[in-house]
Amino acid sequence: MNQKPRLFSGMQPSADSLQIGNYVGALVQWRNMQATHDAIFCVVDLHALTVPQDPALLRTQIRRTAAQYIAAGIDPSVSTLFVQSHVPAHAELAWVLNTITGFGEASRMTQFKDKASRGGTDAASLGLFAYPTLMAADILLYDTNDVPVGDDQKQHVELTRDLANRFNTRFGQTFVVPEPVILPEGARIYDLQNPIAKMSKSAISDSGVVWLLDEPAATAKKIRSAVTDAGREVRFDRGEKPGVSNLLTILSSFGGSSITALEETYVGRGYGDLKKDVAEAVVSVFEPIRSRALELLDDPGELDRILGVNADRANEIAEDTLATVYDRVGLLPRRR
Ligand code: ATP
Ligand code: LTN
Repeated sequence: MNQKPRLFSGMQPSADSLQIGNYVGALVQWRNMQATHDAIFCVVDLHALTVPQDPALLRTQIRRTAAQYIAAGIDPSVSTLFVQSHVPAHAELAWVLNTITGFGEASRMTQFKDKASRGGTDAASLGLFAYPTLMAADILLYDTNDVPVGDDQKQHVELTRDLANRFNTRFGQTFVVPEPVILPEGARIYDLQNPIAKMSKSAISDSGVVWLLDEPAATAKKIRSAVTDAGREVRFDRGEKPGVSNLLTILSSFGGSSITALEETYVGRGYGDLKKDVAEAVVSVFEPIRSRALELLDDPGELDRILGVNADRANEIAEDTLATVYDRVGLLPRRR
C-alpha cells in the first residue's frame, strides 16, 4: 500500500484576519503539501486561550481563521480542517503529556520565556507554560510524520519528539516520532514599518501589517507607506536594506519571479515603482481570496457544518490514539 505521509499543522485564531506572512509562510506551503500528504489543518483555539481573549471576538476569529484557510485553497473535502476544541482528545492527551514533561524542560521553551517576560513570569498562566505539551498532543494524536512550521516553532517540535520517544520507552511503542519541516527563509515576511521584526498578527501596531481581509485600497496604501532605506537602488541586502529586501521577497512570492530577476527589472528605477508593483501583485492574489472568505463568512451555518464533519473525521483518529494511551498508562477503561 502506498500511503501518503501524514501532515499536521495549525495556526492560532489570534486576530480577525491573517497577515501576509501567514499566507506566504504557512498557507501557500500547506496548500501545496496537500498533494503529497494526508494533511490535517487545525485552528488551535485552545492555544489562543493561553493569553487573555475577549470571548465574543475569539468566537468570530475562530470562524474567520477557518474561512481564510479554505479561501486560500485548503480543501476540506481533501484535507481535514477542524477546530481544536471540537476534538476533546487534544486537551486530554495534553494532560498525560504534562505528567511526563519536566518542569525545567518546559521552563526552557523560548516562546514561553518571551511571552511570559512581557507581563512578568508570575502573571503568566499555567496554560501558557503548558502551551508546548498541548501542541505535542495535537501532533501525536494523528500519527503525524511531518510538521511544517516556522523556525520559531522548531523547539516545540523537538520537545514533541522527546516526549514521543520518552512515552514509547516507558510505556511501549505508541507514538510516531514526527519530523519538523522548517519553512524556507525566503517565505519569511517582515513588518513593513519595522522590517527587522517578523510581521505578526498580534503586533502592537498594525501599521506595518498587511491583512488578508483588508480592502484592496487599504492594502495598497499600507504597501506604498512601507519604510524603505537610504539610497535609491533596488537591491536585495537584508543587512543594509531590510525594507527593500522585504518588498522584493513579497513581490517574488506573489509574482513568481526570482529575486535576482526582479533586481534586474528595477535597474534604473526607484522605490516608488517597486512599491506600486508589490501593491498590485498582492492585491491581485488577495482579492479573490478575500471575496471567497467573506462569502463563506456570510453563511456561518454552512461553515460550521463543514467544520463539524471535519471534526468528526479528526475525532475518530484522535479517540483511538487516546484510548491506547490511557490503556498504556494504566487507566481503567470506561464501560459503554
Ligand atoms: P501571533 O502574533 O498571534 O503569534 P503570527 O502572525 O506570528 O501570530 P502564528 O499564528 O504564530 O503567526 O503562525 C502561524 C503560521 O504562520 C506559522 O507557521 C508561522 O511560521 C507563519 N508565519 C507567521 N508570521 C510569519 C511571517 N512574518 N513570515 C512567514 N511566516 C509567518
Ligand atoms: N504553536 C504554533 C501553532 C500550533 C501548531 C500545532 C503548529 C499549535 N499546534 C501543531 C504545528 C503543529 C504557532 O504558533 N505557529
